Amino acid sequence: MPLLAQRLAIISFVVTGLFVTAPAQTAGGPQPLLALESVSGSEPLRDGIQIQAGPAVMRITALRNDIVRVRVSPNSVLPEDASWAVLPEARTKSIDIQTSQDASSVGFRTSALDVRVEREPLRIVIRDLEGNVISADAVGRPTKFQAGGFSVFKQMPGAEHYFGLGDKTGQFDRREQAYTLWNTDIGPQESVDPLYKAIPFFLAINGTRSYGIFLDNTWRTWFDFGKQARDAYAFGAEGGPLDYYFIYGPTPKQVVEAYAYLTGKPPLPPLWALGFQQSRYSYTPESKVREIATRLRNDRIPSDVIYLDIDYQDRNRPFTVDAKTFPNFPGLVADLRKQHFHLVNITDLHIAHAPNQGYMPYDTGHAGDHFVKKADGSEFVGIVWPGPAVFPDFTRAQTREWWGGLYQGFVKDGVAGFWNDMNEPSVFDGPAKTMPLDNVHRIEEPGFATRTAMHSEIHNIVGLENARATYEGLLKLRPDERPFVLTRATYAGGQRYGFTWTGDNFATWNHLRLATQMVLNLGLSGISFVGADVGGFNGTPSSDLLTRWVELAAFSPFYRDHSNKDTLPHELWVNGPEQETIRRRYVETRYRLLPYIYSLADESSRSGLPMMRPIFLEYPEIFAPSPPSFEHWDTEFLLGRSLMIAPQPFGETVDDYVVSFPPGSWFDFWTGERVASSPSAPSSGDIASAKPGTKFPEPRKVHPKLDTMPVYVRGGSVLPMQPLIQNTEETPRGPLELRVYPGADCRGMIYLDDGHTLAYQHGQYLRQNLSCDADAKAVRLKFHARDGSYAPWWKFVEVVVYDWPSAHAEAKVSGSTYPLKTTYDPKQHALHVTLSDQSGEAELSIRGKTAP
Ligand code: MIG
Repeated sequence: MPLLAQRLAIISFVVTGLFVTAPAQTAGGPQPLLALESVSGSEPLRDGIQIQAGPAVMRITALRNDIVRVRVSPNSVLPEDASWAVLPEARTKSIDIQTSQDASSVGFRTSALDVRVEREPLRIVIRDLEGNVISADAVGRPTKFQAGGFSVFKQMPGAEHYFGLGDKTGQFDRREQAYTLWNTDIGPQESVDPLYKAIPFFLAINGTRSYGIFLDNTWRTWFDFGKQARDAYAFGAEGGPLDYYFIYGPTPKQVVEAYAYLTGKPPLPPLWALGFQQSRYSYTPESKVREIATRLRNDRIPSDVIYLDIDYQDRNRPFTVDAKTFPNFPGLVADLRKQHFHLVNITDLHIAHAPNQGYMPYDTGHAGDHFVKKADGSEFVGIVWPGPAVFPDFTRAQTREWWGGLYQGFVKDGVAGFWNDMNEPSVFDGPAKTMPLDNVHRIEEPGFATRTAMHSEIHNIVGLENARATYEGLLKLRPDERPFVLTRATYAGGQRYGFTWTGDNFATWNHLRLATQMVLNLGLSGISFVGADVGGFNGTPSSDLLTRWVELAAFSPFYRDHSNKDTLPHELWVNGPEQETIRRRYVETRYRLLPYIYSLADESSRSGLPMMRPIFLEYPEIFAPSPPSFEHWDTEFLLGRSLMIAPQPFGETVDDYVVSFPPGSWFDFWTGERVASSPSAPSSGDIASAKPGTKFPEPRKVHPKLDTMPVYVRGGSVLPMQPLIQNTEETPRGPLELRVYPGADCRGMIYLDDGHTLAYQHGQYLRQNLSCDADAKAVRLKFHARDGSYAPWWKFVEVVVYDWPSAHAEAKVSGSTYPLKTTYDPKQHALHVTLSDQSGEAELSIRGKTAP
């Protein structure tokens, strides 16, 4: 049928029943309840369909074959098509679809999805092309508008798991829990909600199929995964647009990547930001900072960053320095640079309300009309660290530009990075510790209608736009330097502006465990570069707790030791040399692993995948129907595809515990021993009788030892490592090490560049894929052709092949007939071969020699 005829046919098909439910006698508010109960008309679009449901209109469009956007309005006007989170390039994309309709539904198909709106009762049902329902509105629970807000209800299958939503505490899986998204300055206790970040995106996994939903609404939103209802989950907002994106997998990785397609990928950070960082509230005076720097170097704890918390400022006024305690600030920065430390300064958003005192940030901000107003039009003043303070109106492009310019002085002094704290925003004397909801912000932003907006609409994006202003300002001030910004509050898309951390945690074993699920869920929410304060912010950790924390966080993206005032210091040396030695070994391991970690950062910045990953992101089969019990999937995790970390589920206990392994083979990172292997695939005759899950290796019992964090390497990995350095500016001396752990799909990657400029965007990087295969008698390591023009620091590559049975070996590199010298480490079952750097395509082949 030609499109026009089809359109007419559909328009003329008007369903009779149209319900606008009468005002309900609920506590929800005085506004009448509008429930979308049936389709009263529909109109095909090139990229989707528009539905009429009484006075309400719903537009469903396909941005890609696997991304569908749903916008609903209680009246005939769709909400403004603008977003703080979704990139305009992605939001304006669309594809041609194939419309479809029958007596009971209207909808369309893409090459991946079948999207239908059932007419009566009105329900969106999304299937894959085989007809499996991926997501469906809940039966008997229509989408509702009420009191300025809305609620959407979806079916909740019994085996579906939910992740994401940013920095929530409690259990890893969001199922059976309910959450509020409203950026709040409160310590992340086990049961406290909401917290600092509002990321209204979740990932759902059900057996072998995954999808995600991103509710692009900056107001106070909520998600209830079956807390109220047994078989439905729900989400909604107290105001603002009903505008959400459905993202299909089927793998969880595809969902996370598609979410990054919508909201952006994290920029490649400076290499030093992946090093060890030392912070405290606060290192003051200047001599204390020098003492910490010198101690780190003298104790040979590899490290790259020192933080200045609020006390370096004059009366807590942002962008000032207290001349009494820091009499020669530029001199301090320069001296730290000589010790190869990068300095990060805190610069909170609350500008001191100090008119006519020569305080430039207030004077220029006031002159430029850059501050948030009260409902009566006067400048809003709230109490924060400086006392009375005003707040930049970050939803104005000019205000962000002005804010960015405030960094000029510190940038000139050589301060390397900046920390935006308190940007929920936190206001000590405000209602619920923030601003009045009727404060007035101004949206003056390309792509948006220019208008004023109440704080209730802007609140959740203050942190996002604060970090953005800082990030973009730094780029302008240092156009060839990668900005480093650390923010506490953010919204969806915050990954575009740098790092975040999980806020004011506590020095307890419980918080050590929480850190893992929080960082993993933030990673699934698009935020790859994140960590928790090592040792816990509040309270003083016991020596064992601090040691365990240093061990675990060595494998998390952002590695910063930080602590509160009125706690005992918790730098790595505080509990004596025995503990310090253990801790140092983990920091050293981190630095030895930097070639791997940096290549993960590169991967993250190109794919949006988090560096630190839950087991199921690589192995969704742990949720397949009737898999074997994978006991600790909420505490075990992966760093990239190759490393699995298996901390004690409860660090305070001394009991042995079970480590479960995903399918494949696994090696002990410390001993080189192969510790787990999937049973070999059943022969075809056995398949019928094979129990589901037989491809999982036997779990293994581990006895906790304080000096050992169990770390395993996936068989099928080429793990790049480097000689130990004390900071990322030091050039490693010796060969690049390539550890080969034989196994299926064997590969690895090396990424390198100058570590801090943007030259990598113009070809000055080195990226090289490696692959390998092995059988009982031979191993071949393939160097693929190198990408980019950056010259490496190594002249030689030392290949270490694990699981090698004996010293008998013959190694050759393609193009040469000379055998290479090999050595054998019988304890690690590892064969070592050193060869010159291979920048082009080459193959190293190693064969077992029969004994003479
Ligand atoms: O109200 O700047 O989360 O990391 O040390 C406390 C002082 C303000 C909260 C941050 C914390 C920081 C502290 N800040």
